[in-house]
This record gives sequence, C-alpha cells and structure tokens, in this order.
Amino acid sequence: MKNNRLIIISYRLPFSFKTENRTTSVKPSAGGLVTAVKSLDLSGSSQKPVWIGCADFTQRAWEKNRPLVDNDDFEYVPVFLDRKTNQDFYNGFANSVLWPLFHYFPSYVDYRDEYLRAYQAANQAVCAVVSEVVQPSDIVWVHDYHFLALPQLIRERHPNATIGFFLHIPFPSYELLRLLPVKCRTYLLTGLLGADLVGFHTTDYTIHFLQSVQLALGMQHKMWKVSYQERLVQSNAYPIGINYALFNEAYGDNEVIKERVELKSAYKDQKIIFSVDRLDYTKGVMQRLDALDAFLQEYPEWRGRIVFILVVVPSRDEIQRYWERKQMIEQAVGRINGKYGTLTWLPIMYQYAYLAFPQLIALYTACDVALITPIRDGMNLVAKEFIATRKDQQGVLVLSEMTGAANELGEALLIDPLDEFEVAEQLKLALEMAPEEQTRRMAIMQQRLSSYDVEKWANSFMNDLLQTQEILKKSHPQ
Ligand code: GDG
Repeated sequence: MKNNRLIIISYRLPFSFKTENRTTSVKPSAGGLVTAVKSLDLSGSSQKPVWIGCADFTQRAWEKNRPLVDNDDFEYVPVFLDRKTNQDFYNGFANSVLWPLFHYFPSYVDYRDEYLRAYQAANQAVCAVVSEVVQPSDIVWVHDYHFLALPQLIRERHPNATIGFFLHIPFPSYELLRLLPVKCRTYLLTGLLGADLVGFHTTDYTIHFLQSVQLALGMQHKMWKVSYQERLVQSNAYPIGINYALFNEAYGDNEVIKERVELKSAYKDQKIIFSVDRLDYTKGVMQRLDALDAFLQEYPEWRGRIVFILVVVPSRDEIQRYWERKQMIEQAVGRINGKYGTLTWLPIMYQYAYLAFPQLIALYTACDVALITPIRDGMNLVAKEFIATRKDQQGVLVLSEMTGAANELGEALLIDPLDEFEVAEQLKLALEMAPEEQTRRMAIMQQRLSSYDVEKWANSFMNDLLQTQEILKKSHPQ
C-alpha cells in the first residue's frame, strides 16, 4: 500500500467546527466509523491520505477555518450539499429508510421517492468530488450505507479504479430488502457491484448480500464472488477491530485514574452497571430499562446495592423517532427511580451528553458490569472497548446476541435483548460472578481482540482489495 494513496469516503468528516466567544475550535465527531478510521496506522504510506465527507459547515466557514485542520494526518475534502438535498438524503433516505430497514425495523421505514432522488443526487455530488481528486494509483475506500450507489458511479467514470466498500451496519436478509421498490433495490445492489471488494462485519451479512444479488438481479455467486459487467466482485467478512493498545493503555492515564477513583468513592456501597450508546432505537435502551426494572423486582435483595449509570449520547435529533425516544427514555428513568428510589438511593444515574475520552475510560474501568443490549447492531465497538480497557481483568460483559460483536465474544454473558427476565437473570449472575471467573473470561476475550485489532482489520481488507487488482491484471494483461 506504500505506493498507493488512500481515499476514504464517509458521510461524516471526523471533525466539526465549534465557535464559542468568537473563537473557533475543532470538535471531534462521535461514532464507530470515525473511531475506527482514525485508529488506522497510515505512517507507511508516502502520500497523505485524503478523507472526503459531507460538510456540516458552510463553504465560507471552511475557507476561514481550514488552517485548524491543515496539520492533521489526513487531507480533508468537504462536499457541500444544499440544505434540502442533505436533509432528504441523510435524515430521509439514509436514516429513515436504509437504517431502520437494515436493522430489521421495517415498520419504522418512511420510504418516499423524493428521498431516493436526494440520495441519488448526494451520491452523484460526492462522485463528482472524487473525480476531481482521484489519481490512477489511488485506492478508494467507500464507507457505509450513505453511499451504497457510489462504487458504481465512480466505476462508470473511472473503469480501472481500485474501489473497496465496507458496510458498518448489518446487511439484512433479502426478505427485508425486497420491501423496497424494485427500481430502488436494483439501484442499490448494482451500486455496490461497482466495487472490487465489498466487505461486511460478519459472514451472515455477506451471505445476505450475495443471496440478494442472486434473487433480485439473477446473478449467481461462486466462492464469494459475483461476475458483473465483465469484472469479478469479491465479497467477504472483516469484523472490525479496535485500537486495542490505545484502550488498554488508557487504564493507567493520570486523568483516567483520577476520574475512576472519584467514581469508585461516589459509589463505594454499590456495584456499578454501565452502558453508553448513541440515542438510537436499535441500541435497545428502553428494553434495557425494562430489564433493570425486572431485575429490581425479581431480586429485591439488590435494591440499594447497585447503581446503573446510563449514558445516552445525542444523535440524529432532527428525526422524530429519535427525539421521541429521548422522551421515552427519560420517562422510564423517572418511573424506575420513582418506583425503587429512596431518600438516600437512586437506581439510575442518567446523562444525556457526550463523554470526554478519559471519562469514558474511567466508566469502562470502574464498572462491575457493562450492560450492552442492542436489538440489532452491525458490530458494537463499545463492547470491545470495554474488554480492552480492563487491564485489571475484572468486570463482566452482558452482551446482546444480536450484535456482530457477539460472534467474537462468546465468553460474555450473551442475552436476548427482548427477554427482560433473561437479561435480569444474567445481570444477577454477572454481579455475583467470582473474580477468578471474571479474569478467566476477560483473558480469553482480550487475547482475541488484541490479536485482531483495527489495524489488522484495515490491512486484511486492503490486502484483499489489492489482490483483486492483481487477479484482474493477470486475466486482462495490458
Ligand atoms: C456503527 C455501527 C459498528 C460513543 N459515545 C461516546 C463515545 N462513543 C464512541 C465509542 C465507540 C463509538 O463511539 C460507538 O461505536 P458503536 O460500534 O458502538 O456504534 P455506532 O456509532 O452505531 O457505529 C456499529 C460501528 O459503526 C463500526 O463499524 O460497530 O454496529 O452501528 O467507539 O467509544 N466516545 C466518547 N464519548 C462518548 O460519549 N469519547
């Protein structure tokens, strides 16, 4: 990869600008993809990689503030979409059609032709920017459900480009995909087939993709490959990893230690249960609260002896389903605290805000149980980060079997997130687990996560992508 420049394309750039008291600063963006891509070690590459994403600032603000990010590891190229297109593309098609559908919430899908048109326009606008930047030896790596159509758009303009695509969310069974109009699903699937390599978190998602291509487009697949427009499109599973060393070493940071000591002393009479997620119905926060209610009901001996620190991070709050969910969560927190709380104890400490990194690590490392219960999740990095931070090899992970991460974390207590009594029972087991057993499970999971970290993930994707080009050269010598 040393001679090839990398071009990353994702909806978000890894930062936004914040102006306070007439001073502008750079604010890092939250979310799994940003965390993963920023963790890549690109020091071997001779050219600065390029990151293309949609701007959440104006062209004027960019011209003014650009020097603030000039020394970053990436060269950034923002794409400016007009307000209405961005609204219908991002809040509309991406997050009110694809996101709920791909996470098996078909009743939340709000399909509209105008949303599809905005999605097409946005993918074309990004393609135009890619075309201005791309050089023949570049490797183009497109990320996520916002740009399913982009590989084929780039391919039409640059037939010999090297294009990889990675989906960070589940790829659903064809029965879900076929709920979309024929023209729409055909557009999305052929869009993906413009790539040389299409990657997913798990083998299940890969199989769903290949079956959809077969059933919707009538194209057979063989050995994880599909032949499309005289090219071979490879697909495979690449379960995303984390920057293991970063999280593991953070345990000993001075600021983290200070925050951890404060937390432990604030809750010295309680065991700490912790969760953190973006505000999203797929993360199962309401079901988690029902499970906590069931736990306090079924096992009253634990009342007063636990605290559940529930952190919800603001996300997509312009979409009705999201702000509605915030209200529902806050009502449930109030109801449970009212039901079980006393004048000296509350079961839930709730925060609706983004945590600074040291605070996040302090919570990962101070808690006794991480309670991670998504209804569906492509992977779930929080589960992996929690394991990586526990240098003390203590703490128990209670994890939904509906996450991609559950495939790699079989030593966690795996639960069905919709069964509140099962979650309650496993939570009790977690709180009562002997320290030696906690260490045994932690050690196995840590070994696994440290040997396949985010760098390995990116490198194995990149190697396979470059391999597709080698195969192509051999079959079409110039
Ligand atoms: C998508 C897929 C897939 C969160 N809150 C705070 C914070 N975070 C960081 C976490 C973690 C990331 O954001 C969240 O990652 P997840 O994987 O849990 O979830 P999504 O945002 O939905 O990510 C997901 C992922 O892409 C990668 O492919 O795993 O399935 O949905 O890194 O640490 N970081 C800080 N404060 C917070 O309050 N500092």
